[in-house]
Amino acid sequence: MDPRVIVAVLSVLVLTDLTVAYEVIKGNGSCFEVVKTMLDHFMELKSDADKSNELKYQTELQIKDELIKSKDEQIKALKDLNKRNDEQIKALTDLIKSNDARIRAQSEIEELIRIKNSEIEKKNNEIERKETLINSLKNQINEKSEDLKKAGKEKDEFNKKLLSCLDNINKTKNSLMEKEKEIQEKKEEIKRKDDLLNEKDAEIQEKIEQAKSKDFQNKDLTNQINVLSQNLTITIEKLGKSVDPNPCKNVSKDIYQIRLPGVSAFEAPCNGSGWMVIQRRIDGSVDFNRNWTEYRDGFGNLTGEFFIGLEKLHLITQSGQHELLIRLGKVDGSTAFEKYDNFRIGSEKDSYPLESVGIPTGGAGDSLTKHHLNMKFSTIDRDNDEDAFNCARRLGGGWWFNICGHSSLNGRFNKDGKGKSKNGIIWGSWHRYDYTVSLTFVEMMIRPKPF
Ligand SMILES: *[C@@H]1O[C@H](CO)[C@@H](O)[C@H](O)[C@H]1NC(C)=O
Ligand SMILES: *[C@@H]1O[C@H](CO)[C@@H](O)[C@H](O)[C@H]1NC(C)=O
Ligand SMILES: *[C@@H]1O[C@H](CO)[C@@H](O)[C@H](O)[C@H]1NC(C)=O
Ligand SMILES: *[C@@H]1O[C@H](CO)[C@@H](O)[C@H](O)[C@H]1NC(C)=O
Ligand SMILES: *[C@@H]1O[C@H](CO)[C@@H](O)[C@H](O)[C@H]1NC(C)=O
Ligand SMILES: *[C@@H]1O[C@H](CO)[C@@H](O)[C@H](O)[C@H]1NC(C)=O
Ligand SMILES: CC(=O)N[C@H]1CO[C@H](CO)[C@@H](O)[C@@H]1O
Repeated sequence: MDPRVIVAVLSVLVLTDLTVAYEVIKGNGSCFEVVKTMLDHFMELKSDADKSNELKYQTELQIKDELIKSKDEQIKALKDLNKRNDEQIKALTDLIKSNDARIRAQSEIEELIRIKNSEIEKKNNEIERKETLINSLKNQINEKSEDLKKAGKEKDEFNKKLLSCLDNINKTKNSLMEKEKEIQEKKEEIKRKDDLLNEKDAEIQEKIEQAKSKDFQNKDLTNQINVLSQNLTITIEKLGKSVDPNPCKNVSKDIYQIRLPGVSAFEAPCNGSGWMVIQRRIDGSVDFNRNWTEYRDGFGNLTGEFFIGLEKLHLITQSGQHELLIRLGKVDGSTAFEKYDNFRIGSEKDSYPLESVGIPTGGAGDSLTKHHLNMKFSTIDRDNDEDAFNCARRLGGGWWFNICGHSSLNGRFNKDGKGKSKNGIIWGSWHRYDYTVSLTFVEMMIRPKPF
C-alpha cells in the first residue's frame, strides 16, 4: 500500500469521525483490503477511548451533582441564616420601638410631674394666704367674743324683764281661764235648756203622731162612710129610685162622678150642656181593638180617647128614654152630627143588642137604622155578626156589626184620614159610602130625653 494513502486515511480518520472514515474507506475495495486491519485496530482503540471518555464524563457529572447538592445546602443554610438574621433584626427593631415608647412615656410623666409640682407650689401659696386670713379672722373673733361678753350682760337684764312680762301674761291667762269657766257654765245651762226644748219637741211630735193617727182614724171612718153611702145609693138604686136621673144637667164641662139607678158610681165627662160623653176618638192614642170584657167594662182615658162601657150604657138607657148624639169630623176639618131620640142597649145575656135608636135628625145622615138596629155587639173575641167573617177582627174595634154594615165608630184610627175597605172610622151616609175615607174625630153623647 502506498504510504501516502495511509497517511491520508489517518489524516481523514483524525480529522473526521472514525466511523465515517471507515465507511469511506470500505467503499473503495482495493484500498480497503490494505487498511482493514489497521482500521479495525483503530476502531478498537477508538471504542476503548470512547469507553474511558464515558467514564470520565460520568465521574465528572457525579462530581458536578455533588457540587450542586453542596451548593444547594449552602444556599439553604444561608437562607436560614438570613431568616434568623431577619428575625433578630425584627426583634431588635421591636425592642427599639418599645424603648422609644418607654422613653416617650417617661418624658410625658416627667412633664406631668413638672405640672403637678407647679400646681403644688400654687396650692402652697394659697394655703399660706389662707393661713394669713385665718389668723386675721381669729383676731376678729377674739374681738367679737369680747363684744358678746358685753352683750350677755345686757341679755340677762332683758330676761329679767321678760320674766316679769310672762308673769303679767300668766295673770291675764288666769283671769281668762276664769272667764272660760263661766262660759262653760253658761254653755251647760244652754244645753240643759236645749234638752228641755228637745223633750218638748218630742212631746209635740208625739201629739202630732197622735193627731195623725186620729186623722187616719178619721179617714178610715170617712172611707167607711163613703162605702156605706155608696152601698146605700146602690140599695136605693136597686129599689128603683133615681138618685139623679140627669147627672150632667146644670154642670160645667168636666169629669164627674156619676150615680145612676142600677149602676155603681163611675166617672164620665159632661160636655157642659147636659150631655154625657160615652165615646171619643181624637188622636189614635188609645187602642180600640179590645176584647169583650173591655168593651163591657169600658176603657181608655176620660180626658182623651175612651169608651164608657156597654154595661153602663145598658143600665142607663134601660132606666128611661135617652137621646144619642153623634158628632163627626174629617181630616179636612169639616164636621157634622146625627142625633137619635131613643137610644137603648140590651143586656149582656143578649150580647148588648142595639135595641132601639129612635128617629134620626142631623146632617151626617142615618148610618145605624138600616144595617145595625137589633144587631148584637161583636168584638175581636166575640163574633156575633151576620157575616161569614169576624167583622170586628176584619174591620177593627167593636160594634153592632151585621154583614159588617155602614158604620163603625170604633174602627182603626188613621191620622191621614184614609182607610182601606171599611177598616177605618166610618159613617157611610156622611162620606157617600166612600170607604177610603176614615174619620179623624168622633164624639158619642147621651142625655135623658125630656131634658
Ligand atoms: C305661769 O303659771 C304656770 C301655772 O299656771 C306656771 O307653771 C309658770 O311657772 C308660771 N310662769 C310664770 C312666769 O310665772
Ligand atoms: C157594701 O156592698 C158590698 C157589695 O155590694 C159588700 O161586699 C159590702 O160588705 C158592703 N159594705 C157594707 C159596710 O155594708
Ligand atoms: C143650676 O145651677 C144654677 C147656678 O149654678 C143654680 O142656681 C141652680 O140651683 C142649679 N139647678 C139645679 C137643678 O141644680
Ligand atoms: C155640648 O154638645 C152640644 C152638642 O154638640 C153643643 O151644642 C154644646 O155647645 C156643647 N157644650 C159645650 C159646653 O161645649
Ligand atoms: C181582655 O183584655 C184584657 C186586657 O188585655 C185582659 O186582661 C183580659 O184577660 C182579656 N180577657 C179575655 C177574656 O181575653
Ligand atoms: C189622656 O188624654 C189626654 C188628651 O189626649 C192627654 O193629654 C193625657 O196625657 C192622657 N192621659 C193618659 C194617662 O194617657
Ligand atoms: C472509486 C475510487 O476511489 N477508486 C480508487 C481506488 O484506488 C485507486 C488507486 O489508488 C484509484 O486509482 C481509484 O480511483
